[in-house]
Amino acid sequence: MMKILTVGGFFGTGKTTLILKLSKIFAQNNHKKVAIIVNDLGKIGIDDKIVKEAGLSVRELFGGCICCELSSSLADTLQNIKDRFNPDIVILEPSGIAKPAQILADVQYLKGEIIEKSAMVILVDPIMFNMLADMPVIQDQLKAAKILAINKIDAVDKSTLSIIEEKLKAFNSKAEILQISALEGINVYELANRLLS
Ligand SMILES: Nc1nc2c(ncn2[C@@H]2O[C@H](COP(=O)(O)OP(=O)(O)OP(=O)(O)O)[C@@H](O)[C@H]2O)c(=O)[nH]1
Ligand SMILES: [Mg+2]
Repeated sequence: MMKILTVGGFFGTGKTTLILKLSKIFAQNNHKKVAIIVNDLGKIGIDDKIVKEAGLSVRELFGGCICCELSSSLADTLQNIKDRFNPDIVILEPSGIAKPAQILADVQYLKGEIIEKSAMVILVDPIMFNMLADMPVIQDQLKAAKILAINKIDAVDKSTLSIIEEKLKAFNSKAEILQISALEGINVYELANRLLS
């Protein structure tokens, strides 16, 4: 049985950067075998060197937006990964405009078959947030999240962060809100533990 973790958020919020950091933590600290499913050919891609350093077994799949595929196709992908690598954890990076409700429905469908547990974090870019907050796709993501992570806190001041945190609470008062920097590794351990708990 595999755990499936989804790292969502709009384009450029830092999903790939975070996924690489999380994978490293899971592999090195928790001794987990990690597979990553990336929805598209990202600008960053998966850096071979980081992957090797972390001792990961990574399968990149560039099969288009997972949210746009049928559940059975996500199921096939996961079954394939299981057969080939049998990872403990699969991390999904959906497209920046993926609907969390659709991803959750796909994952829910597989629960108990090959998926033991699932968790999702939605990333927010504090630099872009004010400009993009009116977009329905972003509002959908924010409202569906149980865990919201304001990323890139290394690049903005504290007062901006608290304003954004207040706005996020207004969108979704139930979500747990973390402040992280995927780039500098701030609060990434805390998020990793939270996702596995
Ligand atoms: N300052 C800062 N920059 C970051 C942080 N995390 C990611 N970035 C930068 O943000 C840009 C986008 O990061 P990605 O990890 O590619 O974001 P993404 O969400 O995977 O992007 P798409 O797949 O294109 O939607 C890159 O230039 C990263 O270096 C962070 O914590 N702080
Ligand atoms: Mg990416």
